[in-house]
Amino acid sequence: MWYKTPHLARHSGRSHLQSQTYLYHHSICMRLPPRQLPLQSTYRPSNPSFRLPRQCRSISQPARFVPFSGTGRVSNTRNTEIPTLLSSNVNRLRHTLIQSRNLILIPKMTSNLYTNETPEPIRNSKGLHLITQSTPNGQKVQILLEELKAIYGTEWGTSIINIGTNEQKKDWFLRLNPNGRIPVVIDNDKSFSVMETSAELLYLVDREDKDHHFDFTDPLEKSQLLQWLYFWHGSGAPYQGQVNHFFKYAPAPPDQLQYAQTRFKNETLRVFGVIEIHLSGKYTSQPREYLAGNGAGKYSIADIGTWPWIKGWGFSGALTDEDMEAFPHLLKWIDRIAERPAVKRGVGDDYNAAKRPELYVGDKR
Ligand SMILES: N[C@@H](CCC(=O)N[C@@H](CS)C(=O)NCC(=O)O)C(=O)O
Repeated sequence: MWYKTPHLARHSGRSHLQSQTYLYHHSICMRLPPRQLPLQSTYRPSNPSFRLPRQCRSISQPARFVPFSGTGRVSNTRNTEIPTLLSSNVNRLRHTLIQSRNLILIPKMTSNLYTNETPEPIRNSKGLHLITQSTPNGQKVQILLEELKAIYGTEWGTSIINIGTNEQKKDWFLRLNPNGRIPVVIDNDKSFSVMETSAELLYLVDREDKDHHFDFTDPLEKSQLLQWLYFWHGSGAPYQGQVNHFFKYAPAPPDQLQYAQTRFKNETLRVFGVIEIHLSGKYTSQPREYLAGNGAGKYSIADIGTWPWIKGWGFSGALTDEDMEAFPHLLKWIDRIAERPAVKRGVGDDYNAAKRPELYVGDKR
């Protein structure tokens, strides 16, 4: 988000410096000559909680700040555009602004995402960075990044941690994700971190998927995508995760586990049944290949957010081949997605810490 000061130039009696208009991003701060922005401003009330970057405080009043227009486009008084301000591309912007000579760039702010304890490969990362371990949740984001790379050449860095050592509960990690869980996406261009896999998928398609290969422009199809993404995030992963916990890891005698095991196994099968109904077209007469989109659907982040869990239905040992016979369309959907080269890469050795020790950060034990 960009911020700009109110039109200080209009107030008389200000010093030269105070009569400038300032643009702020949380990592950079720029000063514009007073006539650079149109006076007939449509900017609305202030955001009093916004704190002026330290470098700017000495040259301006921490007066009132207003959100700078959505797309970040401004024009000067001659109604020609000064550089398009895309907060997603700070470096290009800084370069352009320096070239324009009208603008004075004030040194870049240091990020507040990192501390001295943050592992160096993360602290020094540029652009997009993923902190992961190749679990079903980690794989959701790994797959989308691989898909984006295949189409757009998207670049990012990866760090792998071992959640078994509780690296994700350390201060440096909680600063990025207070929930203390992987994966986390960091956008260093904006000094911004994203937690919760579905939010991460949405953030990444928003940032990278300009042609909407993995989401939709049509509002109803987009709504369908969100329905299925949220359905799995809220009603699928938590149950299947508990099946894994109570059948594989729970440190309690079997007779104390039975209720929880039955409850979560049945809920997981019920949720699989919901997706089976949807894919089979039982109530629409339209069998589907993918969860969202018109007709048979289109592969999207709704599938990417769901598949890494369901494909691992056998992991806990709780669900049998016999149980799964009730879901023929679901099983075909698993196989269909598994064939995608980017999916194979997203769950493959590139994210296996044993095979990529150079990506491993934190306590490894
Ligand atoms: N709702 C979260 C769940 C993330 C999650 O549970 N991640 C697991 C790995 S699959 C984790 O980090 N577990 C470590 C822990 O519980 O401390 C999301 O969708 O991002």
